Amino acid sequence: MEFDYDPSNVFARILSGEIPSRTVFENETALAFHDVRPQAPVHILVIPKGPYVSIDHFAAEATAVEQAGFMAALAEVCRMPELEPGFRCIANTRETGGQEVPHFHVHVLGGAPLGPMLS
Ligand code: D5M
Repeated sequence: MEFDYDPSNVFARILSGEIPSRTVFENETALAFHDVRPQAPVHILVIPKGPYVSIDHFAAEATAVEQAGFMAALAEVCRMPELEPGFRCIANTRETGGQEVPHFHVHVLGGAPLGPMLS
């Protein structure tokens, strides 16, 4: 599959510093920040710093260092005390999968009972 990254997307502009974000955690290859339209009391987005459109693009083409850095950032977010009772990670993928921003991101949601996923 060919993956075509649009460098003008909103998360690329956050990474370049053009748009502010409320950072939760950052390392060499990944950034975590609060979602501007929270769908739970805690709603964090974890993104790689590299130009990957989607989870399958990232899995296919990111280096081992980028993948490890991303997982380290995700793990850091998952250790937030507010998420300790339970949380949900989601990676919407392509338009049909509900993805609006074409830069790979994982939503981490929690801070309240979430109920069944497809309700
Ligand atoms: O989710 C994309 C998510 O990105 C959606 O929950 C809103 C969020 N969003 C959009 N713009 C911003 C900025 N500027 N800061 C923080 N969060 C943002 P998707 O899975 O693509 O549907």
